[in-house]
Amino acid sequence: MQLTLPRQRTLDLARPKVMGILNVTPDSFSDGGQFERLDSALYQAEQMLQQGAAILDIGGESTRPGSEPVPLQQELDRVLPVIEAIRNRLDCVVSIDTSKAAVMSAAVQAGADMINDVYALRADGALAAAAAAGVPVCLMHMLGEPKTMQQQPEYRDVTAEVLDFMQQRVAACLGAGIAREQLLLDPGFGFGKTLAQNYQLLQQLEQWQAFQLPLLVGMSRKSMVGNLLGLPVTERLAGSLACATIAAIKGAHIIRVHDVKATADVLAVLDATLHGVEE
Ligand code: 7PM
Repeated sequence: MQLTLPRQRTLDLARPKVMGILNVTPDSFSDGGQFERLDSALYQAEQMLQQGAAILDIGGESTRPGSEPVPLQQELDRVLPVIEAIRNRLDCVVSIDTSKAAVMSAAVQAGADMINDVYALRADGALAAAAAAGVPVCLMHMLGEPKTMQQQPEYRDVTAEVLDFMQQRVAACLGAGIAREQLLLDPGFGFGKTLAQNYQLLQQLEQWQAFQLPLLVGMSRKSMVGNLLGLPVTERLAGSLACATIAAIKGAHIIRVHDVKATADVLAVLDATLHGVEE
């Protein structure tokens, strides 16, 4: 499996790839203003690429569970300079993590290679913006809205219902003129799922192979690790690595993580086991 990217590039997904999370937020840096924020983002980006990330996911943080939406101009001001700086200085795949049509268009114009949308292009104008942008799009499942999604999620069968949602979103994308080859799918761990539902989704991850589309997963430091183990966010690395390993074994193509080096190591051991090591 491979993704076709802008500027005659491709991303080979025959072996699982690491997507590094690059948060560009006011609180991710003390209070340095534009320059310091850019500097810190570029440093983080360089580190993650050295550590083995193939993709950097750049988000203005509009999508946290329980969070308020970020105003459009603020999101643009946060992400566009970072995308441009990375594009000009580093050789990597840049993903824009947004649900807003205007951010998708501007980010791709600024050099983003793909769109990561936790709202699966359900926002106003997002289908059309993604179609016009012509880049790969990751469709993530979320039950409800970021503000309300952790209130009593209920499913008859979580995997079946999430797969059904995906079928509908894929159809909507095709209807909007997005090529099937441009789509990636993501179960949306933690987005409107209980602890038990998250682990059922992980257990049944093989079922996603029926789509024959690239599968992206994000479990890094999430409460499905923290609540299971009773650990704060700073102590969730081992559990997150277990999730990454299991997902890769069950067919995930892209693993979205905070801890790039540790995840790349785990995937290298898995790769040596599955495909052997040259003597
Ligand atoms: C607080 C809670 C902060 C949760 C951040 C988060 C995913 C994503 C996120 C995912 C894709 C996080 C999440 N999660 N995009 N964006 N898949 N495609 O842990 O699972 O980063 S936000």
